[in-house]
Amino acid sequence: QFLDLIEKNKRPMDELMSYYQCAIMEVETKFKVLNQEYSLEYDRNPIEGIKTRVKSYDSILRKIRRKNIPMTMEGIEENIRDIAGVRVICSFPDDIYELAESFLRQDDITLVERKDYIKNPKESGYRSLHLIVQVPIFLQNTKKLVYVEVQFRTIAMDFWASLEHKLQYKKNIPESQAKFLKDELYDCAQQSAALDKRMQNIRNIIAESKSEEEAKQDFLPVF
Ligand code: 0O2
Repeated sequence: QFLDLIEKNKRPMDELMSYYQCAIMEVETKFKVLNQEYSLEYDRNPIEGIKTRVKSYDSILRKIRRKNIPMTMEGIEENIRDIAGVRVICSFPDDIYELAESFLRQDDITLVERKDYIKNPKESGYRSLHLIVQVPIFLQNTKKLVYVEVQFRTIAMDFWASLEHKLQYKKNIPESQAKFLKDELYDCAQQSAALDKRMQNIRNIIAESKSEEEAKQDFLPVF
């Protein structure tokens, strides 16, 4: 049925997918600009890396089935809001919130939904800040609002989620091992969250001592 929909709507479907690609470019550029500004202003880059993807047809189909989404172009466009995905990887948890706020302050970005799995981690131990936003893309004659999901993670959160994601696709793991892996992964998530906290604390101390140094410099006589 889904293949039918793609087959019958080949042109509009290709068009829709290209809008998602354009929206990803818009959002990615916004984060590159913010990173550049931080680099000039504070001499540091809060963003370690940006990953982007358009959801595969397989994954879209799985979501249609799981959530009983109407199998029409409109149904997909309106109900699957993570077809365009941008993942922003930061060094420290505080950078995540600062960047998210700077991004949301931009007047062409509309926040649709915010899920804070850092403050409220998932049962699996998963941590990340998810924002569903709408971003305009400007076409020849029209402006189109496109949904994009932005996921913010630290390097540690991303490392954990990538490994755990692989496990979700392994079907032939014996029951006893599956339980062990689940517990192990949960424990690793707790430990990596603790590590993130300690690294953040170290960075804060370094930043404070740096600004004290700078304050002292201000009082040095200039010859
Ligand atoms: P992919 O391959 O990234 O496209 P839903 O999106 O409907 O499944 P919900 O509540 O709307 O569920 O979205 P949620 O849980 O806020 O975010 C879903 C996405 O977050 C997932 O995308 C993953 O990228 C990530 N995610 C959420 N929970 C976990 C988790 O426990 N472990 C890992 N590794 N990632 C998680 P998709 O759609 O699964 O796949």
